[in-house]
Amino acid sequence: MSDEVTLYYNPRSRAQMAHYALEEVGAPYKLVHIDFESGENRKPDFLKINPMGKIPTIVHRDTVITEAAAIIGYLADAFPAAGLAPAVGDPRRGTMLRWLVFGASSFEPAMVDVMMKREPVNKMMAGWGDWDDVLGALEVMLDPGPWVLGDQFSAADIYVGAELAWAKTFGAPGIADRPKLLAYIDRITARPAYQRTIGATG
Ligand SMILES: N[C@@H](CCC(=O)N[C@@H](CS)C(=O)NCC(=O)O)C(=O)O
Repeated sequence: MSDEVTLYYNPRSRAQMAHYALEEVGAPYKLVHIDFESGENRKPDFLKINPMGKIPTIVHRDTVITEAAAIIGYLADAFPAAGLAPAVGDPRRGTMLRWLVFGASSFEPAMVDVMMKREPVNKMMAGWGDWDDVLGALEVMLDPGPWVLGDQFSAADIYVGAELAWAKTFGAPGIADRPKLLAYIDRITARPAYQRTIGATG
């Protein structure tokens, strides 16, 4: 069976993060462009692959994987030569999973709240707390740094780092005055794999 990963992709989407991850892990892959303008992602052929009609979506060895954080964690395991995921049983894997899931379950919804200027929700009820708490937690995540796992770059950096870079580009409040987050964004965006993917498309 072919090891090639198929990524359903549009450069104006979160699929950029999966593209970046494919380059970091060194996987063989092909991009299948999804045209939002013609609603390709809402047509029956694509809904058979991802019933949410969303990208990124990958297919690897006949298995469909959706959700950017899951895709990135999966790719790190499936292409271990890149060394982007500690082994099962290694406590550092817990740290990697912690921040990968935090990225999707707290960072992302809190960022959408703040970018859409939604009324703050009760932070005790909302699993993602609020934007200030999320940014504070991300600073703790980088202690001691330079990466989530200290000296080891991992799948968590791909997801959280790309989200942070995106948040900065779109002017999310509270990032410009946090030097630790800015320096981390600079480290992420300087990586050759980032430059070849997200950095090349904007
Ligand atoms: N929970 C998904 C969200 C993916 C998502 O919302 N993708 C957007 C593009 S950034 C999309 O495909 N939108 C098209 C649509 O919903 O019609 C993930 O984390 O991957």
